[in-house]
Amino acid sequence: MSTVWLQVGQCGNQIAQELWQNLGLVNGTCGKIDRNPFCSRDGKLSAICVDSEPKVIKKMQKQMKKGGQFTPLVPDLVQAYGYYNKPSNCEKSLLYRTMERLRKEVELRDCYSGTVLFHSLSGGTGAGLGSHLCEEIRDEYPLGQILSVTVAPYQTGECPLQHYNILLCLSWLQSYADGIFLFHNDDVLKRTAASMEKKNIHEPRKLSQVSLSNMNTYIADCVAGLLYPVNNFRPTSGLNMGVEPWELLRSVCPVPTLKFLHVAQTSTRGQVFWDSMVSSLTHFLAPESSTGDPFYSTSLLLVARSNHCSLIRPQSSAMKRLQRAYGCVSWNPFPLSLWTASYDMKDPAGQRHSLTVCANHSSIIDLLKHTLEKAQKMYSANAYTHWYRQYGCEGSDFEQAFDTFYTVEAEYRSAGEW
Ligand SMILES: Nc1nc2c(ncn2[C@@H]2O[C@H](COP(=O)(O)OP(=O)(O)OP(=O)(O)O)[C@@H](O)[C@H]2O)c(=O)[nH]1
Ligand SMILES: [Mg+2]
Repeated sequence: MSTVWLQVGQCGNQIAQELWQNLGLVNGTCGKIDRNPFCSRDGKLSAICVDSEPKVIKKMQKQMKKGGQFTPLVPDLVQAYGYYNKPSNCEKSLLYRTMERLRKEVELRDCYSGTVLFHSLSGGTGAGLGSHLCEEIRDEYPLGQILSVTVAPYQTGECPLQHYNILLCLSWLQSYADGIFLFHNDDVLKRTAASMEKKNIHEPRKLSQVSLSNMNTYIADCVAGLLYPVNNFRPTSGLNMGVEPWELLRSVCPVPTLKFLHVAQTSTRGQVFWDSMVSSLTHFLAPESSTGDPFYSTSLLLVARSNHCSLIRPQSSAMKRLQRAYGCVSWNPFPLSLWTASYDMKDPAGQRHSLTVCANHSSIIDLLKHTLEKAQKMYSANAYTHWYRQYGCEGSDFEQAFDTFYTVEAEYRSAGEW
């Protein structure tokens, strides 16, 4: 209700579509729910879908009953699209049309608080247009916040341009977004396989058996786990304003320049043991960087959704173990925030229990280092830069992005040493 949901490029659209499906909003309307944080006042899902090619959006529309209620935006001509594909003020440009659509959505809000942007870090549209949109939205609505839900590619073997795209996109997000949920496809793959295996212990899953759709379900579950309404912000009137994304940023981004957020979820059915759920949540968490420096978190948010959520206590040994595993820094006297909800949105009947964690975690340093190494090597050999130059991306843009990376890396390193 106070948020605009913006999905850009194939990855952004597929993940958001999975989220709407999880929340039972797939036909684009919000049913009988009077005030749903994901819908406008007219009862329609308030998502804007943008892509440079119609394929993904057409498929999504097909899945939705009656052709869907949200307005897709695709260009009249299929074209490669990135940050530098101007003209930006031409009425036909995707950027212009998206901003116009966003303006209409903002005007429909009771009180606009911000935009949640779904996109990938390495696709031309998701990374390029996504970054440009982030900058424009910040410019147009400086008081609104921006939360990016973004997916980093597998570390190896996808596309030679991915290092440049990550470099440019992340540096733009660092400048214009307030918080960044960063999902790594490698990490998501491992966690998805583990959760599928847990559900069916007699049939262990190989990583190769995990589909993109399974991975998107996991990502969408994580996003819903954090952003779906919780008891903590339910006003006595019962009407939900959907403040969760913005309260989350207040909790986990206490230092405005540190905005990279690691998100993970675990869930179970039937009887719930919080201790063992905390163990599976932290199971894949790397304790240290590739150079042996211990990772740490400046702050941590845990959302418990269960009909037994009242049993989980911030001072319990499970919570202390969670804080230790995430390496909470000593300079933050209250590093852990705990939110609860009396049921899990995927199962209002109460059989499902979930724990979702969002940590402002220094593991981003590894991605920054890896990307810097690869991109620097390519850049000094002048490799592939013509792809960017032909669209007006100058050497100074790359240099500024390198600088931003060095600064973020240094800030994350020093925050652990305060
Ligand atoms: N987890 C996940 N990753 C995806 C999905 N689709 C694409 N990706 C990843 O996103 C990156 C490619 O981005 P896309 O979203 O396909 O590209 P795009 O934004 O449509 O941009 P174009 O290059 O213009 O097509 C690769 O790293 C893929 O691994 C998806 O549905 N789920
Ligand atoms: Mg695409």
